[in-house]
Amino acid sequence: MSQLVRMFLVVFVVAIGLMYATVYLNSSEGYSGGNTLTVYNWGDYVDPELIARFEEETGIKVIYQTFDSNEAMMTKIKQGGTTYDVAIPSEYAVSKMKAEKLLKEIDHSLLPNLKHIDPSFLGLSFDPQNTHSIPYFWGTVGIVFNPKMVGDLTFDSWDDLWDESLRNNVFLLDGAREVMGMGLNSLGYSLNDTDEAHLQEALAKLAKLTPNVKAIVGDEIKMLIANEEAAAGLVWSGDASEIMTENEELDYVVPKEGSNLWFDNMVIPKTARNLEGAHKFINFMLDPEVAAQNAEYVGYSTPNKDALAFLPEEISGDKRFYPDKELTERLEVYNNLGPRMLSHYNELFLEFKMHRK
Ligand code: SPD
Repeated sequence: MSQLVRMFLVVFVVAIGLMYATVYLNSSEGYSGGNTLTVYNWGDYVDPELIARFEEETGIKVIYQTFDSNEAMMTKIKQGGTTYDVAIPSEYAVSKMKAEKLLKEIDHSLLPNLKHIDPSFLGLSFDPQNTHSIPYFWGTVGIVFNPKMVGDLTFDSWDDLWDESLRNNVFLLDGAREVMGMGLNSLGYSLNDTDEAHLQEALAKLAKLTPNVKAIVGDEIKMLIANEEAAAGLVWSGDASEIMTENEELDYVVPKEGSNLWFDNMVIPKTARNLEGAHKFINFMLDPEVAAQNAEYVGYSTPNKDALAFLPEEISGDKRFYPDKELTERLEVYNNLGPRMLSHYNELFLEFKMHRK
């Protein structure tokens, strides 16, 4: 064999090897198809026992991956190289992903359990016919606090978080829209405001909160507040509910100026390979007993009306987590502000974070 032929063979074998390695590496970002299903969800947002039960009942192996913000999840799906079959974006992210053609249509005929969803959670403006999204959990953004650590503060106003007695005693969840929204709401503006002067005013107000902010954190906020590492925190309602089962001294309130009402949803990204499995998974999560078990485990509020009967009254009757009309009327849902404004919110949030350093 001539040296040239030998060299050609080596190059050929290396190229084939690289091709296989690429396929293999991509598969670690969620290989679906065949008998596997890749689910991409927020951290701490499902009862693992339910995943095991789904696998057992269907024979489908679930590859489960997590994200910590809508923005991170959207970037990952948009950049490709992933094969997620089911993901769980919030409402404004559904609207954005739909507009960017990142979602597949959902076949309602494969979801007999859809009838269990309370109709008030269907047909919402971000997906009016629910062609691309099915409700998963919902909730509010508010303040969890430890009454024995905050003196007379009741947090009926966002401004209480700025009280100087709370120096280095507040945790914030790591979310651009939540933190910017709080700044805007505290000034009486909408959390969907796009007026640059209002946004700068909100940023300046947030800068004044800096001395009180101990840290801006992800899911660990639950453990930190339950362990009394700070007196108060800006959190999603479901996290507050979970924290409060760990530490019964704590309370949760949505300030009077208003806050965010959010909806997280199951969707099928355009990258999906196991469509049948994705529909089976969504339908499984819609089963009332499954939805109740999931809600009890993660602490978030279920939109499944028939699941409520399986929840203890102290959960389903708790107005802090299943708020009545009077409270929800004070709340706003995030709009899809468009890619430029959404990245502007992210930049402002980053500026706030830098200000702390
Ligand atoms: N640890 C699970 C957190 C899920 C919260 N989703 C809320 C999104 C609100 N935009």
